Amino acid sequence: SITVSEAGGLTFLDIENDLASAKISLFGGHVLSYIPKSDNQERLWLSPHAYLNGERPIRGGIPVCWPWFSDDHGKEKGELPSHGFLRTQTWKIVSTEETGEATHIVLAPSFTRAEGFEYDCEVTLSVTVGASLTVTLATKNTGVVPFEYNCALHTYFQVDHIQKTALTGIAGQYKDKTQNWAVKETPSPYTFHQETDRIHLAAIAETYIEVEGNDFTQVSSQGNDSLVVWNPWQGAASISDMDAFGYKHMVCVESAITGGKTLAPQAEHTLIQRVSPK
Ligand code: TA6
Repeated sequence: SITVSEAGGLTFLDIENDLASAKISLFGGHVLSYIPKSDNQERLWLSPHAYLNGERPIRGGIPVCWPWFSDDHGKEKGELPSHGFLRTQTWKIVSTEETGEATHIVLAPSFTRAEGFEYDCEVTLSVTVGASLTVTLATKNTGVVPFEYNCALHTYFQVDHIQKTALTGIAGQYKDKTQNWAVKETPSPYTFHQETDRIHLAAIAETYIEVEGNDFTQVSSQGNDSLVVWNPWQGAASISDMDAFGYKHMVCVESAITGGKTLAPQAEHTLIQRVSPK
């Protein structure tokens, strides 16, 4: 079933089927919750202080970053919103389809052209809720000139405790935002002891989030050129919509294009993230 509700001026979709439940906010085209029935454990983290009134992007769940990542565009163009302008607009429902085992919802933002990105294109976000959660961000160039963009599915995963959490499946080099983008080798084991803000420079396809040595969640990525890993650590205290200890229960593992993707006229690109319980 898909139940529509309104709160704080925002519209939410509650999804329930034989294999999972989920919640989506139309503000941001934002998945807020995913609970597979195989273990009934919430996979997404949503800040208890998240703005759920349309005033700011939602802290937690799966923010959609597009057509730039972080402030990579803003630096050139002046004061433009971090992570683009899709996460602060109200999306519309394009279609829904339900079977007992899966619910498919396709959403589209209300506009794709704004200051800093003046191109003709179509964007959709397809969400499939079932044994896995699959989120597909599709961008099509409907204009007559090529354009370049970045994007990310900036997923906040819920973990019992960040100091009992490890990632596997990530190798190669990363750029460290906390050290002026110094290029470093991925650590092994991949554990968390301090602020972590990394762009792993490879199209990493399979990552596992381990909690206390056991695989808890598999994160599969397609159409990405990089994988971003973020935990603000004590810096959370200076983030208005997180509490000082909020960092203990989350880790962002983000399927992303950060190196610039050029789309020729009529070309389409999809960025996919699949979240599966293990
Ligand atoms: O994905 C990592 C990152 O870009 C960090 O550098 C950090 O700023 C975070 O995202 C959150 O960004 P936000 O605009 O949501 O506060």
